[in-house]
Amino acid sequence: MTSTFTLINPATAQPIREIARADVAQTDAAIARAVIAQRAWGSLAPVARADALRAFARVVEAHVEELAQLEVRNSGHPIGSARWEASHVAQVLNFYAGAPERLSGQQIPVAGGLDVTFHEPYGVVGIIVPWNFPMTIASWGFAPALAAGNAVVLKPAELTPLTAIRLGELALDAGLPEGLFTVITGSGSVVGQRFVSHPDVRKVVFTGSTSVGTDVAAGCARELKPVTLELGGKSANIVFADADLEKAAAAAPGAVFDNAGQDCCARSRILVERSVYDRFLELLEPAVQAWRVGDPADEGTDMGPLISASHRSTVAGFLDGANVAFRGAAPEGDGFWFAPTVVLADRADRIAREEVFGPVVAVLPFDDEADAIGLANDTAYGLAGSIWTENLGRAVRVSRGVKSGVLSVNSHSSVRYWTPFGGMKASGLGRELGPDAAEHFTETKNVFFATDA
Ligand code: TXE
Repeated sequence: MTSTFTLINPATAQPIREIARADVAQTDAAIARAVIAQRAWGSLAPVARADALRAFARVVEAHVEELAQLEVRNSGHPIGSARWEASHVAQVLNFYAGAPERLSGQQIPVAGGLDVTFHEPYGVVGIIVPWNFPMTIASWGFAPALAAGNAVVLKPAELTPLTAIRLGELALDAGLPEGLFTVITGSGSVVGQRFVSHPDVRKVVFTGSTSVGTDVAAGCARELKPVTLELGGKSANIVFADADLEKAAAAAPGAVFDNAGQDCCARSRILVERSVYDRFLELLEPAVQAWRVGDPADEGTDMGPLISASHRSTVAGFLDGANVAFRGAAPEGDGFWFAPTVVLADRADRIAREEVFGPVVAVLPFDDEADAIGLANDTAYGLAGSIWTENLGRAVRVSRGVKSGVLSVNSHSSVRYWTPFGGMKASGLGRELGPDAAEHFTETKNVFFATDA
């Protein structure tokens, strides 16, 4: 029996639409169709798969505005960000459209014959997507998985399925075969768990909370199924006294308040060398005040609302007893608004250790380079981070010393589809994007051909 769930526009708190909640039988039926579609897709000429993905990219490009508007309504993303995200999906598809013809194996010298390796697709790949970046995170899984010859079943988050549903339709419009890329809406405990337990889903890609990711990995282990995990973060933005402080302070709000802080890469701890701590806070305050929170449909908006009422209460709970230094502004009234907030924290404080996933940043002082590295690493997580310094040797030493998968020096960039992305420690397992992502959706087969007469 199919039930539904109601989507809410986070900027207005008004209902948008009812969405079907798939059950196990419907999930199994989609997986069965994917198995059939994959057989044909996997045996296509590489150039044919490449052409099909380029056609998909072109159709997405032609629908950037529609996809962006859907994301504004469903997720509250500012329109400028939502357009970037929709274009990014097309770029990711175009990039991995180059992969089918580049999935070269090796020829290994063996006496008496010819030894070669092949990159075989897994078959059906299950992708479980969170609500914070519904389109982009989906594409990081489905584009390289399809390029490598797999079929994909994809479950968007319950709160934000609209752009994924539309991408599934656009794939069909672009000519991708029926059943090859199926978007299944439903709950994580039913549809997501079925991806984990179903024997025909041969790899799972999960992005979400560390606790659910750990369960997903345990379930995949029982099935001996590979899994890629992109989980939480508590990334450090390290500002040394020798940095360009004006530039570091001006960039800091974007690094943590982008997408209302609902970003696994959010630099939610700012670590500042003690000798410039006061000066940095003086520079940070006007930058936070200038961060524009408001209607996501407005071109000038930097940050929209939080995703839901319950998430807003969770974020607000982090401010209980916190030493708030200053806050930006946010609209009043309906919608799940939350003003950007800067907190002065001690190392043991909850706000300095747990992922808030909201527009709240903890600022902490440090004493020297060794202390900065130690403090940056004093977390269960290890996803992203930034280092601000004008000293090249220090930039190299600290970037090698911080245990995170994605770091940037004198900038906050984390995601470029042609460079690898992923976390260490409790932030994940495996890497997405970059030149090798399509290969991660294959397993290596070695074949020896005897040539002795
Ligand atoms: O994540 P969940 P939620 C963190 C962030 C956030 C918290 C909770 O702190 O406040 O997690 O978010 C599916 N088997 N991050 O509840 O539950 C679920 O349907 C299989 C950080 O949204 O992990 C959704 O599609 N799948 C993170 C997806 O997993 C299951 C991004 C993520 O849901 C499942 C998101 C199950 N048993 C949240 N249970 C980041 N750092 O980027 C749920 N799902």
